Amino acid sequence: MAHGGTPAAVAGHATEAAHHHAPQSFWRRYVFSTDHKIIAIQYLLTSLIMAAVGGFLAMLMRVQLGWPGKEWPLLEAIMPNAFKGGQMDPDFYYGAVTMHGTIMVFFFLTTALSGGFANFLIPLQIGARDMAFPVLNMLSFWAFPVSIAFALASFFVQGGAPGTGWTAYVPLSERETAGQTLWLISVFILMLAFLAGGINYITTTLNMRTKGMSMSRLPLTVWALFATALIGLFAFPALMAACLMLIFDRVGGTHFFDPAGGGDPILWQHLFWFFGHPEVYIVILPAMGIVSEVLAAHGRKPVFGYKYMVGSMLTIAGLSFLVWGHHMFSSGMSPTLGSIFMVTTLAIAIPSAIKTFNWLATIYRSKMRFTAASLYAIGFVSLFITGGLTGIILGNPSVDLYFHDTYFVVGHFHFIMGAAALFGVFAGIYHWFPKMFGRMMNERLGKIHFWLTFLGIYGTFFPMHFLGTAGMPRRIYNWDAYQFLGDVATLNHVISISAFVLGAAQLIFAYNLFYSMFRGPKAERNPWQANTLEWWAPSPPPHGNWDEAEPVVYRWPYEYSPKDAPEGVDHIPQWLPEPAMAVAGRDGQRAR
Ligand code: HEM
Ligand SMILES: [Cu+2]
Repeated sequence: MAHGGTPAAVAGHATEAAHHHAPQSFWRRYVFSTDHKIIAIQYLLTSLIMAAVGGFLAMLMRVQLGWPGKEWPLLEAIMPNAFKGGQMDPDFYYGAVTMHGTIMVFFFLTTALSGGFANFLIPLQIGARDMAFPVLNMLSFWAFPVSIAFALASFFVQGGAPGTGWTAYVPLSERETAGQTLWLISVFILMLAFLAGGINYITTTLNMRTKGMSMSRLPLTVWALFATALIGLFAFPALMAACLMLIFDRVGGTHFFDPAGGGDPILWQHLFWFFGHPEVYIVILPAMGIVSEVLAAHGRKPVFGYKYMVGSMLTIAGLSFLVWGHHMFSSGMSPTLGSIFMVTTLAIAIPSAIKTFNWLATIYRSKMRFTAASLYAIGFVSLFITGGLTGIILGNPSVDLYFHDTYFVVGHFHFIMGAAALFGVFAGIYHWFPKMFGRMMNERLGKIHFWLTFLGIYGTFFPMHFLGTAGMPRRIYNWDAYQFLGDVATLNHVISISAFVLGAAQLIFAYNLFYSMFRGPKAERNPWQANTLEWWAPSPPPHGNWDEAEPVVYRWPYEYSPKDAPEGVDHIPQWLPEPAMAVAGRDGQRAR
């Protein structure tokens, strides 16, 4: 197919040819690359390193919460400032709370999914050669380490990291030391980067789909990432405005949020949660897309209710802007407004339940291959149900007045946002690793990693609901100082020990990831016999993605165990024309 292709295909070949003749320097190729796949891997690896930092902070928090008041001479030797006199310093504890939340929500989950997987999957799965704006794409990645640097720098300034939590509520955040300003700058830069990324994802999905790839044939991963980018377009600016206003308050003499100067502290909560609730869906929607894809491919069964899956994602995207008040039931809002937010909150449970039903129906009577990827996808469904049910409890304002700011809420959002999204990331890594790096991960280690993580999650976060019911507040350094809590020591021991198991299990993953990257067995093009376009490209795909013309799409992506197919054909990839089907054979490899 030398010269018969579309202009884009020919142009793609031209750049590829230039490639071969003038090899790019290491810097252009791996550091300041405009290749969406390299950017994806940069995002993914950076976010995983941040997850390790955030996880380490969580372990330190559990050291304190498991045994408050105890002295840790060894930890003092390693971190003398954090463990002054052997006991954890309370200011350090609250700094760790803030940075753990910030790192996990922004620097890990949002970036791994909307930076890593969005970059890797959108062009490949729609049959494009790259993003619409590759240079903007590179810039949006490089803003990420800058943002990280600002946030981490706060540990080293006078007063240390801010102790206001990832929500940075005023008036405390007005009074906090300089670290708070660094935090605000960091978040602002990151939001700007995500906006640039989102514009790329939306434009690419709308304009760069290959021949035959209608919107109704898009894999659910692409639909999810597309809906996520749309949410970001409206959510991120609210937080950017809030950050700027708070920076002005802190260093510019304004009083937007400061009642002393006529400002309104509740305004911060509105701006934050107008961003904040959509943000939780920004994290969970891409994970939902990944899970749908993995369940179908490893279950050898079409996704149940494709149109309902797309519809409910778009409904969730829209409704996510109407529920932010459920974070503010106790802020003194009128009962009427509280009831309105209750109705919208319970309404958003409906599309979530539809999706859950569809996943269960996809699993039901499937020919599930129990791989690390599919275990994580099934685990996601479990975590999503557990966390979703407690969300419905919290959505009732009268109940929430008791539970608000207790460990019940911490349990709720760690199940549904923390752990479920984490499982989406793991399912995605185990599933797409062969395409990303051209090698296979070790399945056995993957399964051990899954079971330890799954049990570790339930052991860590399930008991938190009982702590919340007992009245234990969140963001508390020394629960042992409060008699009304009764005996919560045992639960806190259990939680801390489970958390350490959970943390240790991640070392298995880190080993598997880095070992397999260099030493894993070589992967073929389509090791899972999947249908989406990325599996038609070489593993890993070259710059420009397709070794010849762009693929042409003939059908939807979920033709697994097709009914009228010839004997022995258990799946029909999107790129296979009808007549080639018969010769495709059992593993449906490219018929050429
Ligand atoms: C689908 C993904 C969901 C995610 C990622 C998520 C995430 C979160 C997060 C992060 C918080 C805590 C915010 C904070 O106080 O710092 C939270 C609180 C809350 N969630 Fe969810 N949630 C989800 C689903 C739901 C559902 C389905 C409902 C209700 C049907 C719900 C109802 C609530 C309520 C009412 C609160 C406020 C609790 C309080 O602060 O007192 N959530 N959620
Ligand atoms: Cu919310």
